[in-house]
Amino acid sequence: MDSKARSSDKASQEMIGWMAENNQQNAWDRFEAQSPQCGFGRLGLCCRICSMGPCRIDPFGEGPQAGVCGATADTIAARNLIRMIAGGAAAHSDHGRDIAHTFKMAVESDKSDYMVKDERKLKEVAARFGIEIKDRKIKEIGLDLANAVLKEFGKQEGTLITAAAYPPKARQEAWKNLGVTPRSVDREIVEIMHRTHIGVGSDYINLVKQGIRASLADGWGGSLIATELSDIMFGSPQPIRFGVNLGVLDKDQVNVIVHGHEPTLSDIVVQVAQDKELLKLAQEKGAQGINIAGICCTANEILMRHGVPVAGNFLQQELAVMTGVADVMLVDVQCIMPALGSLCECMHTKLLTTSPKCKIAGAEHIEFHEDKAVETARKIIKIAIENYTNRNGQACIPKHKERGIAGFTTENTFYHLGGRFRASYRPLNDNVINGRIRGAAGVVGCNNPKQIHDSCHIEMMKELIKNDVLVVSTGCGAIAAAKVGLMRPEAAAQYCGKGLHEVCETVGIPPVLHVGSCVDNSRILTVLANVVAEGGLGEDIAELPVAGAAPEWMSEKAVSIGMYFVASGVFTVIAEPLPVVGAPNLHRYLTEGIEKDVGGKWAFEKDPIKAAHMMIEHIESKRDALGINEEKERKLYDMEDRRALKVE
Ligand code: NFS
Repeated sequence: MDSKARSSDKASQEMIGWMAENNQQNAWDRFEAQSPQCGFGRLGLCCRICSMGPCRIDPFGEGPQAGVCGATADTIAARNLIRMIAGGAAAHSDHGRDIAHTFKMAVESDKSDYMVKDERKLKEVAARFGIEIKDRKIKEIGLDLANAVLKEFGKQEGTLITAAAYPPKARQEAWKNLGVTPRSVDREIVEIMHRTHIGVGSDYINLVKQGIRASLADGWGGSLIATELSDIMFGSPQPIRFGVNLGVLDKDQVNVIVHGHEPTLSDIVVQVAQDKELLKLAQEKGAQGINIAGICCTANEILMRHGVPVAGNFLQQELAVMTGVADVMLVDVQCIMPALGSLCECMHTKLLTTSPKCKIAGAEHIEFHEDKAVETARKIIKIAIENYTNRNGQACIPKHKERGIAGFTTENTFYHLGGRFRASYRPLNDNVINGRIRGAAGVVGCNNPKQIHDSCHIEMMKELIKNDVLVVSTGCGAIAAAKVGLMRPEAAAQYCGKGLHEVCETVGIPPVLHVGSCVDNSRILTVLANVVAEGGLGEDIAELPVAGAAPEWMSEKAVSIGMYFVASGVFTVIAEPLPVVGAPNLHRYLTEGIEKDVGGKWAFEKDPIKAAHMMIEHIESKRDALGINEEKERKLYDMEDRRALKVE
């Protein structure tokens, strides 16, 4: 077992070795045990939607070319693909719905543990929903917004309000022409399940169209709602320093690791961990304090708002437990490996599940209800404190940790480029137009044991910033970047091309910007909408010199995200191909034909440097089309000219 072939992250390499020494299995071992994986599945050629099957298509053209019902490779792969989108959109959007319920509870009651923390954002979002603001109380506006937002999930008529209020008009026109304007969040997901049932649609393009529609209901709907309401309720992020990697765990403190996706409980856990009574209790047990650290997107949520340290990304969840100092692993929903159950049983770590949607064998279930948030959080921290004394065996905490800055948002960051007193998107657009920044790329998404952990994210990001492409990141990709220092402002001098370096240095930002969790990919959409609105770079997102990538993706959520970026007009490269490679027409449509319908398209490329250059090439072609690549004569200023310049 070569730990360097598994992860490029030193802390992870150390822990992978430590797991092997202790005969503990991890995701990489299980991945090996699964190899070779099913070729039919990988190509997308296996159908088990009805019980005449399972059927499979022979990719070599010798065996069957249709399932029992007559479904071809294109039909089968398209159905499977859009069912993945349904899964991903459902996960994001159900998260959004839960936040909306908590928000409603907060504005309805005076006793709630939650409140409106960002009144300005509340008013801005309410105005987008057409809610009356003037002279009204915050709670009244909030209640109207909560009700309006909750309707977005299940309404039967009309179209999604957010999909009309946020994207550029030209984008909305493109969706209208194709017939993919999302109507309501749940409806699009349900319709995927209906359309993919045996004997409904078989036309692969028509199937993909519904996938597009549901993904748009995710990105511009459920996810966007999750982000906006989280900002209102937990506070809009501001640039904040943080520590990252397994080295943030502290053997002398009670360590509570929060893992999953929702900020609702973890935000309260962070507050409660500072409670004097609980700190005293921890000291009585011999601990120096209570240390909260996060994994995956729960980490990103509380990092963005409180600077809580990040222990690691998706493939580090087992490694964190293996340190022997995780007193509680507190999980909510999504990206939680069932393997944690048996691993925690071997260690002293208490695995606590909290959502009725997510119970795990081997875990203790402490059900979380929003109306008892503080009470539940206290109970959990007490369990961790009690468990501190049960630590047994050797602690193995890698020393590696990095520092960085996170907390960038649509509202704060890009206005920052204009300086505090001239806040606008103008300087960002101008720097793109003058070519200092060639364009921007979103490099986001998961880890996948099919790639060397973190390495694809990091290599791709370095190549992009070297070529003056500003990178924004979310999810596990952002954590990968932070671990190698790409989120330190000093990284600009070390890794960027001249133009991007100049901009980063002037504004004081790192070249890779952490914009949050995966539902916060909606922030990238709203940044793009604002860039279009600012003017000078075309009328539509599809005209912008931007690209997207998920170089280590694995989840269904990533498929939904990729599809809503493509359908918003963004060229998107992923490493592991979508499971459509065995379906020639569908494959061609997603990587070519779809562009004329939605402005964006997919590409599959495993080599992160090659993929980065595909993105750069795309960005340059968009610059050419905008006419901003023509060499302009540079004016050299002498002292006389400088004096004549007016200071505004
Ligand atoms: Ni996104 Fe965030 Fe990570 Fe992938 Fe999972 S945590 S929601 S799905 S693995 S980036």
